[in-house]
Amino acid sequence: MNKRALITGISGQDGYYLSKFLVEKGYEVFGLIRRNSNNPFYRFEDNIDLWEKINVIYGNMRDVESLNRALVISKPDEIYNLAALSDVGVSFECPTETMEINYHGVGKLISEAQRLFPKSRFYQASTSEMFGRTNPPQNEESFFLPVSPYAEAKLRAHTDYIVGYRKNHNYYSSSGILFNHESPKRGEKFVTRKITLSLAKVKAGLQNYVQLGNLDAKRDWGFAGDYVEAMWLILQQENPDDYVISTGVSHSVRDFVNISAKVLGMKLTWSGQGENEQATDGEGNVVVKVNPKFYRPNEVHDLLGDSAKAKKILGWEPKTSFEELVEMMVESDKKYAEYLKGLAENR
Ligand code: G4F
Repeated sequence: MNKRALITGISGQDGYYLSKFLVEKGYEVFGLIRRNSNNPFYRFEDNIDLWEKINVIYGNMRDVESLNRALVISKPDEIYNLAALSDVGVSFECPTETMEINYHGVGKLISEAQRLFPKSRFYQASTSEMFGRTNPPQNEESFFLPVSPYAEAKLRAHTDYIVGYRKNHNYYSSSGILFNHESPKRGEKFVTRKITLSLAKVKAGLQNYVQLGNLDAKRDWGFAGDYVEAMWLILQQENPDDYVISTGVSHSVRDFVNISAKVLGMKLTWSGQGENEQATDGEGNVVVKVNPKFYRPNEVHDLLGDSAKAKKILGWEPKTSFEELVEMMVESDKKYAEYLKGLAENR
């Protein structure tokens, strides 16, 4: 009989790649979706065949009855909890909502899962943000020093519910401590996609420049399509555990801008410092500016993962290099910007 998986947050980037991966493995996939006015299959628009294979269940992480219903309908062998308020910057503005979804929501889901399906296996999307200000490289032994409401909530969920249910309730609960993972399906407000989409629009003549915050922040950026395989492998192990998933290479936001511009054939020249830093293209046009509006009240400066444990135990390694990832995202946004330009010209 086919295995059954329940994925919360299926309409996000990781939900797309994970559901594709599991459907290809022959799973019956159920996806929890929060009802709002956005198109729920926006990320699946270029793969409607996949969308039609997913059993959609409406509900949300605040509503325990909807979580109960999703579990009863899906009867899952495996549960992947990807639902979250995932924007670190926004979490400073909505700390209570962040705690409700990213902490209490996990508690509601895992307690119902353990009660109704004690033999199910639970994957939690933990995050490198939990390391916060801990010096890199970070691995499973590193201290957690969270510096945002997002990271606080994720760390509490990790400690109380994932490690807690594993130790105190004998329930199979594991986590992937994933470092930043990106793709052409990344939300447009995360810095990588903001850069690739904005520079593609600049190149197409649809906008003049992109405004960014802290250009010095360093992140370990991998490809989301590679990382969902790690999520699955984590739940295939005999014993539940936590694994850092990363590439082991980090770059600054400024590096990401430079490589994106290079793929677009733009040669950037940087000048100024701090809030006055900017980059011009070959024709002297300012195409990147700093706007302090995008600084965070508290910043994580340097994330760099050491995923030796995942390599040794899961046999997992990233397949896509940083340069390949940037190129994939820029090429996709170049096409999108050209499509938008065509629409504007035909109006
Ligand atoms: O792309 P970001 O918003 O991602 P961030 O904060 O690292 O979080 C992402 O990765 C985590 C895994 O480590 C996830 F848990 C989390 O859910 C999310 O997916 O920002 C990356 C860096 C930050 O240091 C930010 O200050 O880029 C800097 N940055 C500079 N200018 C900017 C901007 N970030 C955004 N979003 N927008 C800017 O204009």
